[in-house]
Amino acid sequence: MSHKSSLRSLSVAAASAVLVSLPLALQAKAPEVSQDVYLDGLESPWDLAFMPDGTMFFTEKCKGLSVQLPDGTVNNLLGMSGSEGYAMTTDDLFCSGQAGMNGVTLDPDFADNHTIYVYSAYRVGDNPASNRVLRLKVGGDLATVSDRTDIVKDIPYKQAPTDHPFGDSGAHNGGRIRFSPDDGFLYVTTGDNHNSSLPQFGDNLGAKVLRIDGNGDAAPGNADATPEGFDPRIFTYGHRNVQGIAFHPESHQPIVTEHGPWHSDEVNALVPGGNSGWDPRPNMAGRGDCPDDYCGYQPNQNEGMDPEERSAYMPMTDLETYPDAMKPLWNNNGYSQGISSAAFLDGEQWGDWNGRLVVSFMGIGFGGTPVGQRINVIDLGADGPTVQDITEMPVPAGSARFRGLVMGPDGALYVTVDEGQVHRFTVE
Ligand SMILES: [Ca+2]
Repeated sequence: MSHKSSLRSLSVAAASAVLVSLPLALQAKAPEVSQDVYLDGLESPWDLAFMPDGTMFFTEKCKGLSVQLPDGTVNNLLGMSGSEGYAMTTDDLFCSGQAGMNGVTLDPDFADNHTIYVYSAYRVGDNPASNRVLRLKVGGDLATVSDRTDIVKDIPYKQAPTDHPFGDSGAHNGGRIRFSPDDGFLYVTTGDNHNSSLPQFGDNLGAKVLRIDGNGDAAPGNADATPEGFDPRIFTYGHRNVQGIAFHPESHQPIVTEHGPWHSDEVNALVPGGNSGWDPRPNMAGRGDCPDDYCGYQPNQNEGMDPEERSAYMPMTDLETYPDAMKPLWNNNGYSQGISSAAFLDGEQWGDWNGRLVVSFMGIGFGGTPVGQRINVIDLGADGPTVQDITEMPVPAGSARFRGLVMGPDGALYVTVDEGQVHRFTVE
């Protein structure tokens, strides 16, 4: 053996040793990911919806609905109260705190019917506000919308500020809307409004996931699975604040992301009629009185505290009170870091990541919790769903308050960020 070849053998052996010592997640063939700013100069962009040719509809929370054409032209379609420069402006859509114009999605038959849906806060005069799902028709020139029909009118909205963390009006507002590729129904995610009388009660649409058709009517079958007397539009209940939903590429099971209260962000796999086990009512499950009858941040709601102690007192999924509740697939290692949106990576170019769930985090640093701005890539397995592996999307251009995740027709992952941009993650 020559000196040269023994050196080579040595270096191969050394390389193998290094490979063996790497964590499993790094041994999986992670793709080479690039990140760039696809669209800039926006104001709190929230959600996206694509046509097959790359035409991109987007919402801005306090401005309204717009569309970017493949040549880069942006048309402002539907403006909210106070907006300027839109083809149409309506004063009954408004923003406050977390509420405003949130989710957007295209009808599965958009190519034929040019129909689009948005989720928005709504108020006329001094009347109580609500959240609505609006159905609109997009003009053939992609410069106007018309034929507005409010298909859901009664999603609760937090009317007034309270003395809770993030206690503004409009808090815990849900707002993601997506059609299932399996059953063809529209799924609508809502929040608990800091109101403990919403999650476990079926007489309201707060803290739920709804399943409806394009007219806003209940999907047949909902009521067979939920407790008696529930509003038939309810698919699952007992949630806290669901702001992400995506459908497993093989089983089509809906997977949601749900914000935790200073602990335990959740990823949940929904089953019809399922209870997510969130019940922040006072004077039950070992709790006493709570501010504004909402125990959601107790105990010690404004101070840092061990997340495990919090979880024991005010669980995100109370399996003692509700033994049949849906158990989370993952609870973010007990942390709450602003889990926001969900999507499934799609395309051979993603290599081993093709078909994996991605979930985004806006980041919240509180009481010793790491801020955690990131996008996690989660392997839910073939038969699951169970969490097989979790890794992080590289962010060569830097992290941000990642708000919304949508796969583009080109196979790239598009991400709205609160800093006013749409980021694009591509693979070679
Ligand atoms: Ca739960």
